[in-house]
Amino acid sequence: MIDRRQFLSHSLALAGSAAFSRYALGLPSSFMTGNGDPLPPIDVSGARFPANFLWGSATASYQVEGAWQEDGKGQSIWDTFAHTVGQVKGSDTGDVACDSYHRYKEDIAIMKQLNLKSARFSIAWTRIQPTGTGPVNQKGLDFYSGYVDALLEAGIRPMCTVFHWDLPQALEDQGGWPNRDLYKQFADYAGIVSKALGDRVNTWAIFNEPWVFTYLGYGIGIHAPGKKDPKLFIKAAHTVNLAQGEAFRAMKAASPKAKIGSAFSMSPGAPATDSEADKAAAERFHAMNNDFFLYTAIHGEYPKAFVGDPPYEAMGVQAGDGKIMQAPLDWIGINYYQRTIVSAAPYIPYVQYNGRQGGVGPITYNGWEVWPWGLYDIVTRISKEYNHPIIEITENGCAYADGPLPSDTDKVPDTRRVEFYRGHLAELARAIKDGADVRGYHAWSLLDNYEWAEGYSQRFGLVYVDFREQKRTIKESGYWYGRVAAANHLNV
Ligand code: GBH
Repeated sequence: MIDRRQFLSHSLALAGSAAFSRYALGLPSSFMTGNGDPLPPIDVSGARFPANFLWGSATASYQVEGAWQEDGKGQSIWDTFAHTVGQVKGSDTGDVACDSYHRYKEDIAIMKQLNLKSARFSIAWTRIQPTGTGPVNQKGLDFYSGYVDALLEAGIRPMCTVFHWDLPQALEDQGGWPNRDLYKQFADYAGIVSKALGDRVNTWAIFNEPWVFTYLGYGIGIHAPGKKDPKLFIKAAHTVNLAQGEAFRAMKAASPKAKIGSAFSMSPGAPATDSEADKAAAERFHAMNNDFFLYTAIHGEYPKAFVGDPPYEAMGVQAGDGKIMQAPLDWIGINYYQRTIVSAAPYIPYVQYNGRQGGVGPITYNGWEVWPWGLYDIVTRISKEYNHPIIEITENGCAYADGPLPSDTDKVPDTRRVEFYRGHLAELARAIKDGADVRGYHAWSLLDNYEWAEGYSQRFGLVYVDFREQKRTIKESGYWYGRVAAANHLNV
């Protein structure tokens, strides 16, 4: 049996001390770009978390609920995309997913069993307003109301994401996020849900990963609605910025005590070489990938994501938009999966950089590099740049294919996921020690679920899901995480 406390030291080479001394000098670990330097060790023994730290897990409506046509739900762009041949691996759809629409009580009982204190979930806009505007579908609101009640009864804080990518198809038919009108329609919807649930839900994320759904959905087309046009991407991004500010105000009006943030996909970017061009590209990457929807909210203007001025005209920016985008977010959500190596790439429209993943750490089942130090790097950078804001880790996790042992089907020995979490949590504790005000952490994900264009091929859960029988089996990582949550430290 491996001593799992020695995170990574078995799987990563630890020869020599060059990188360690670099590390000791305090240089960001993401500057190690795979030139053969050994990796720094991870030490969990001293990792401390604040009292009342919120240990949680995250899910999203389309990825777990299923029931795609039930109780008056309208069609979303993900329903359409998944039903279009050739868009998703294996033609998998979220029609049934984890069937959590019907089985959420079982899911919540598992969260409780694992001592979790925070559940991040999202609302499907199409359950509330089937075509995106107009009268409310009461059955949809009732579903989320019941979900919230069940969480509270289990002693779990509901953290509600207003939008996790499943735009009503009817609004896409009017142009989707590149259509500026959407910002007001979105704010209406955000106001409706915060009014209906605001008596019980205090913590809200407006958007999940605005960069991802605008870029992957409109820029490169690998997510719904599958459009491939850089101009649509920057237009969509601007509408989302307006929508974030407008929704913030609508939600505060509907529920004054609401604590409102957004969950941003973030990745520390390291220049591929120390050329001036690559260093400038890495800064543009930070401004675009990490800051494009956060800096705007806080400062009411765009960060330096472009060579020269932002392409205001192509983005559809109008006089007064700075004020609309601006919103003093109460907290910042960080979703972290990987670091990025960035080089200058003048041929890439607008941003003129190219990002690739690092090639040093072990890779997960979907090929992503495991790089716990990147979590420290991005959390401490955001903490400094925004003057010690309240931060929550809204997602962090990994895909591994481990399933039940044939000889003992109650056991799912996913040791690599335990090591992944142990390393990232140790690095998060180090960021907290160095001054970051991190209040909670959400493992992505509670359940194996519908991994977007990857369908069911990628399992991110602490809990294994047999999608045929809809049977849940807690993985070794789930039990381990449950012990961490109870103990509030990593020596479990
Ligand atoms: C998150 O997305 C989602 O919020 C969640 O729904 C999802 O299931 C989970 O993570 C796991 O994937 O420039 O094209 O190379 C993570 C999205 C995926 C962010 C890929 C950026 C590189 C984008 N990430 N990544 S690309």
